Amino acid sequence: NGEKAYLNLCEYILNNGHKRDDRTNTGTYSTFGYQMRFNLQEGFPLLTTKRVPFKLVASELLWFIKGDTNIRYLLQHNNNIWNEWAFEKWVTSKEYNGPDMTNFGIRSQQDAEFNQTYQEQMNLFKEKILNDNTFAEKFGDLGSVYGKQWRDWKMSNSETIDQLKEVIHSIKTNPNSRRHIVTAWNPEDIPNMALPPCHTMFQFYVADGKLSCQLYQRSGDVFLGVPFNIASYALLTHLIAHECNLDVGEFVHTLGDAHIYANHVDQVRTQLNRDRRNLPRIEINKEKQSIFDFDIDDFNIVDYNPHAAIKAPIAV
Ligand code: DHF
Ligand code: TMP
Repeated sequence: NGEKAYLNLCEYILNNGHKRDDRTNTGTYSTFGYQMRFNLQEGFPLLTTKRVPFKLVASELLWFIKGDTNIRYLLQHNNNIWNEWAFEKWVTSKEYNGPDMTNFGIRSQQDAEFNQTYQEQMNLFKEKILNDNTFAEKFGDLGSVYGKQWRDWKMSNSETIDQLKEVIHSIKTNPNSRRHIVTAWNPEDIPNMALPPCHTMFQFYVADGKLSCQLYQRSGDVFLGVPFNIASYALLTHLIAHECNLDVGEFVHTLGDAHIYANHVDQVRTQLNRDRRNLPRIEINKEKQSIFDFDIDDFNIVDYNPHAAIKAPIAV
């Protein structure tokens, strides 16, 4: 099944990756240009060789679909995956006057005492985002990231484009079109983003009553980010197919810089030593039609029996 394609990518990078420095000073093994295919008819591509937290994938996707760019929604759903990038903006702002948090990502991994101070500051930050509206508006926002570009792309004439709505309309009315594209890569807006988009552009394709999706991801953290990205786009494809009365076809995942961080190599080896299990299935609430109406409880992963989760530090 499709998980094999992911494990092959991991193995390929360990065997052939270039050792490279990177922005976060963690160090990576990396390759450029790689493609995986997932037949969504075979099952839902949530990895079984380690547990991938589907609820976090789903709440992040719903956050994009809502056009939200503020981590408050994620925190309300117990989703902490974007905290570091909002925290970075807070601790480098004039209003922050707590302990020095310079390079908190690297330092929290190397210095136990600092890590404790960092965790304290992070908890205070999360509390304020959840409870203080003014603070949340200012420091919970990641800027014009995915949700903004998908739903509210700013045009030069001050109108906006709802790319997601338009692409769904074009799939319904002109399925053979070769222009079913959504892009998050807005060069003018990149300085206003906490992190330039990693999953930059996706395209849909309809054949034999099935909807396929291809993603171009410019940069992929193969151990932490990529398993989320695969599940997220598989879910998006299911939701749009559901709305358009189509079956699901393939998810084609094309990567630019595909890398394994140096401090993830042991974890990847552990994962490669495990046997794959059957992929789970997804169930979607049939009472809802539009992808803009879905809530977190409207889809469920069933028959998911993965190996245990594997922890790894994230590079900030
Ligand atoms: N930066 C880097 N260096 N790698 C990323 O994958 C990444 N992804 C981002 C933002 N910045 C990034 C957004 N997506 C996790 C997964 C996806 C994600 C961010 C973080 C993550 O840490 N996953 C853990 C579980 C986290 C949890 O349970 O809270 C995992 O083991 O899958
Ligand atoms: P970069 O902007 O220097 O490429 O760093 C972004 C890092 O985050 C890189 O390791 C890729 C990773 N990433 C993913 O793999 N998937 C994602 O969805 C996001 C947001 C980031």
